[in-house]
Amino acid sequence: MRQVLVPTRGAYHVTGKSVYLDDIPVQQGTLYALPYDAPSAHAHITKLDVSKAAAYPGVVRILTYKDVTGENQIGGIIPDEPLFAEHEIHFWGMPVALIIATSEDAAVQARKLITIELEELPVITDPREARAKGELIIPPRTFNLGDTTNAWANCAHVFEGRADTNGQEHLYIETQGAYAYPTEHDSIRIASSTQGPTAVQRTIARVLGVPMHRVEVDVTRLGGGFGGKEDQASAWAALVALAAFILKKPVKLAMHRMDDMRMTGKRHPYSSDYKIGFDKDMKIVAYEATFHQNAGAAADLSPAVMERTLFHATNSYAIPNVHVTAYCCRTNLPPNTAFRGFGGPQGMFVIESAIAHAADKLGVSAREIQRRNLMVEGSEFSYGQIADHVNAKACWDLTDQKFDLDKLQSQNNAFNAKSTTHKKGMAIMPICFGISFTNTPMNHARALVHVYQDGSVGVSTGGVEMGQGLNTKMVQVAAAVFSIDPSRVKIESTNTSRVANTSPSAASATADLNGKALENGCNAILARLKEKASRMLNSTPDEITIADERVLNNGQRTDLDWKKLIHAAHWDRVNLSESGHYATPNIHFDKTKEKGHPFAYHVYGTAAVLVTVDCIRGTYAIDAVKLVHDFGKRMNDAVDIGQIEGGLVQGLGWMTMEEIVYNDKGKLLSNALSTYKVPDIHSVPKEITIEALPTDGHPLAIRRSKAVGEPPLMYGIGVYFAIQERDQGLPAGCAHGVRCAVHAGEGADDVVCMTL
Ligand code: MTE
Ligand code: LUZ
Ligand code: MOS
Repeated sequence: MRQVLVPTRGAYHVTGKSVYLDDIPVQQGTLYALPYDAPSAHAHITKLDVSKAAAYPGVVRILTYKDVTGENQIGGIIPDEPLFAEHEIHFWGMPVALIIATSEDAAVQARKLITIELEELPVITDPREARAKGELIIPPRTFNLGDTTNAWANCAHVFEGRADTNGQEHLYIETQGAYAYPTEHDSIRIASSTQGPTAVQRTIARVLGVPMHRVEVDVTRLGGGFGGKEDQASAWAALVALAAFILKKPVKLAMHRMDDMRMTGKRHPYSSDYKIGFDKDMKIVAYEATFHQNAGAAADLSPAVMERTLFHATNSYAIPNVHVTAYCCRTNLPPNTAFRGFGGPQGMFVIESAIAHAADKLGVSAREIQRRNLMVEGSEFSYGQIADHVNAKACWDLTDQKFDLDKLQSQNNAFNAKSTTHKKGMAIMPICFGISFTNTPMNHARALVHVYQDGSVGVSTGGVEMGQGLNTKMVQVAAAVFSIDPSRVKIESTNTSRVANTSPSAASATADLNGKALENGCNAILARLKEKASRMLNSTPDEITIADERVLNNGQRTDLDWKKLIHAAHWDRVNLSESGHYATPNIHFDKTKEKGHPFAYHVYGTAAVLVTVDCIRGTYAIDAVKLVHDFGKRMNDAVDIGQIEGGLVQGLGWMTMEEIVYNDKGKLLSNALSTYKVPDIHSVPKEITIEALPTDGHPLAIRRSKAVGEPPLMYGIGVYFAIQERDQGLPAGCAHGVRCAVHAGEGADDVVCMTL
């Protein structure tokens, strides 16, 4: 496809023209809501006293579970999450009451006056402890390929170990929030900062006890979601909707950062065991892993996240014998949730740890082990899908060709031989990420297209713009199908009354699903336009094309252009509106067998990560990340490169500097930006070089331009392994730079530690 130069919305953001939730002009009489959460992670509530707070000037009402008009329940996959705590608190941050006041300040002051008496219960924060106590949210699941039990006997080398990863705060720039106002017929209209407008609509309908048609959800854009607003925007929306419904007044909540950090779930921490076996040529013969997912106090999306961990447990490697099991462990942390990669990164970290472990012990290069085991066309995943359009090796080889990995390694070796204080390390991170919701029924979307009588086009889809450039791509799709200037196309807000029953904008599949629905809608209108043009030109529809706003008949230019054609079609009573639908073909998965073909396609890539460690100060710098990425036939370079850079930096932040800390009482200690550090301009790679793998893309990708939202996050995993690369002479399996106190005397060799 021709690269249409569409201005991205960046200019709107930097000039402050973009309208986020908190920028929506408030209606007269708007009230402000603030949740009250109890200071405990697990307790019986013996007494709640809100009387002093209710008497505070400006406080209009304080709501608790007793005021819920429908169901006090927001659990999506499993109904295990009350909106308001009733008699028990399950995590520190669980809403107990909602203060509604005439100003935010009054609500903040009143919140300090609420008193609660608690009978503390035992707190679990560790997923292994939860498993030992039988606290599982769903039964464990296992993916199996071949026969690992018998395979160990054929292995020349077998290694076992443990690999843990911590959680990650989403830190979207825009915190969670919603603004609801009552409309006619006892209905609610709500602006919500959500990736899942339909999830919000469904949750509000349930909590209010009204049919979904009485709830209209509208989303203009998000200041970031990163998965944190796929499921977890619903609670805040339900709270303000309930208040607006009961009080018949507009009610708004834009969360304070520290409230948001304390009350919302994060990326799931995992604690995992692995066993990996190689033949004498370092081909992986067998791989087993047991994943303990720290789900937090309720299911939220954890069962789906856990499933994706299993799907990506073998990353880009072809392994004939695989046995991987995952446990969804209930703890007293806030329910953990979707986060870019959705369990995939947690699974990939473990196999990369296993490979690094083997390389360390045998004194061979991890890079060579990785290379020898890359998937090829026809490789079978543990879940039964046969890999097609496999670009694992193509990406690896092009990385090698473009950046000369041997040379980079020997430069490092030469440096390290001379330097005693600073050591350089390199790691290669191949990625393979499946595109589609793993839950097959979610893979469909709709779009509503209006061609207005002046030739301008209005598009609504079910997709939410959260900074990933969706709207820019949707403009390109509509402009390409009609062959009109992109400036004629406007993308409307995402609204449940215009486009209903949407899947959340997630799984990197938003542009594919909504873009293909949009294509279908535009094509239907285009067919009617061609029919009309053929009548005007005494031709047949097949002979008509539109190119650059000109109507061509049999390839010949005519007097008819886009604007004239639309005008004529409208006055000839041709329908210029269409609702397009798209459902991903050929995907299926049988959970009883744990086999199927769940993904439309996979995205591949290879990154070479180069770091320098200062062994005296214990600091490090990321010198370069050089990567080859499988974009397919890229439809917008700027958007896609932005996704690679952002994903990479988010991934390396998770792997290196970001650290979520809860104390043993389940209280979040890293509860502000002073204690939770994300990458800044000083900690990003000094160089990021991105090469596109030249391919024809994939037919199930929108205009053959592959999904790009989540996969690059996993390049960041390479930074961890580059820092601890064996050549630096660091102790095996520990990244601390010196043998660390944490690992001294506890079999440090088998622990891959994330603490830096
Ligand atoms: N990029 C920005 N700027 N902001 C975001 O919130 N979310 C990521 C990714 N890139 C996100 C982002 C996540 S978690 C997903 S699933 C995809 O974008 C969603 O958009 P897509 O399906 O259009 O790729
Ligand atoms: N959400 C979801 C996701 O519900 N299912 C998925 O498979 C998924 N994958 C990635 C991110 N979000
Ligand atoms: Mo992304 S984790 O699918 O919102």
